[in-house]
Amino acid sequence: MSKVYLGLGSNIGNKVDNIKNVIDFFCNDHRFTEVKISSLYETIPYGEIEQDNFVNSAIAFSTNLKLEELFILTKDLEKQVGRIKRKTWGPREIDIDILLYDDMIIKNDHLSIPHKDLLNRDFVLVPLLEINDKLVHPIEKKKIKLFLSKLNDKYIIGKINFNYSQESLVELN
Ligand code: PH2
Ligand code: MG
Ligand code: MG
Repeated sequence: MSKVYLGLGSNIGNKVDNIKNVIDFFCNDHRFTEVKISSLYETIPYGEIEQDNFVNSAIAFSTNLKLEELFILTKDLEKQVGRIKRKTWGPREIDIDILLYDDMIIKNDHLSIPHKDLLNRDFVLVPLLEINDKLVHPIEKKKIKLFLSKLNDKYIIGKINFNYSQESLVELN
């Protein structure tokens, strides 16, 4: 079994529903176990493009899927949740990014694991650490939580009210 952490983001349509659809998918598919979810956060858009605020969160699970299989699945799921091809960095119905896949380090044309911006943004780090604050960055070989205090820019505005109950969900400590 591999341990996987995904970052989720949405800033078009019903953002909370878009995120919820992704959570529902992983909670209800038997290829994924020990599913954990973070809180949902409202965040200011990062980058040059002027766009609506995002909702960001993270999800973790165990799976036997290989990285490539999981990558294809996340791209299909983005489409299923309603993602339409738009500008890079532009608004999106749903963005599903693989942040960590065990301690794997890989960089090719379509994948960079750990995610290349993992350590640079509070809207990725805060939900990720909420699920597991003991995580170690496979390249930096340091606890990921050490990087949060080094960030200068804050994108998180606050938590969103979101009560999600699912039998297959593992409670966070
Ligand atoms: N994703 C982007 C660009 N900018 N800003 C926030 N707040 N959250 C995101 O998920 C995000 C972004 C491209 O992936
Ligand atoms: Mg992204
Ligand atoms: Mg993406």
